[in-house]
Amino acid sequence: MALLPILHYPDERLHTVAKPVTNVDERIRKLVRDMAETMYAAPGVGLAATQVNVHERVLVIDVSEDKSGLMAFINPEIVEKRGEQVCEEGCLSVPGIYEKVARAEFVTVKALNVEGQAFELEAEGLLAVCIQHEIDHLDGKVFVEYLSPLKQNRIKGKLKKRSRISA
Ligand code: K1U
Ligand code: ZN
Repeated sequence: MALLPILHYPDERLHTVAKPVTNVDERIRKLVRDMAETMYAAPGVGLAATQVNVHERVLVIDVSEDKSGLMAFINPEIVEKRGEQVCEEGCLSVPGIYEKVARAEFVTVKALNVEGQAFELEAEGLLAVCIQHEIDHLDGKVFVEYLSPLKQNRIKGKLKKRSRISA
């Protein structure tokens, strides 16, 4: 397995729209394993392929306490959304920034698993937030883009300052 480098906002590559996976093969299964290792090491509860500069529609999520709930979603699509919840979100591509975002409270998502079989899942709470956040990544959208332009500029400034200090 391998740890993959994570792109940091405002890297333009985070705005790439990912392409559907046409064949769920060993290459995709290795990508899923490497993404899971990268997510756990970060640590995080989700990771989209976009964040590791792979522009294919693959994401991994594990919102369990003990790393027992790994899920992979290939070509995920939200088929139903209901309600609204406002949650504080973080992002491995926007380190150290946490902001409240309004999302659907319940989502139904369909996707392929690592065997290429279709499945459907109903999600609520953190899992529903995470699914919406990660699918946004595949569509080239970062959660801070839900915030006001003023807040976005402040965050960009903070991250640029931090990257100058650590260089
Ligand atoms: O997409 C990502 O960058 C992953 C992100 C997912 C997410 C978390 C919370 C709300 C929406 C989306 C993260 O995992 S940020 C890190 C984080 O939330 C966390 C880290 C350690 C333990 C528990 C949570
Ligand atoms: Zn993110």
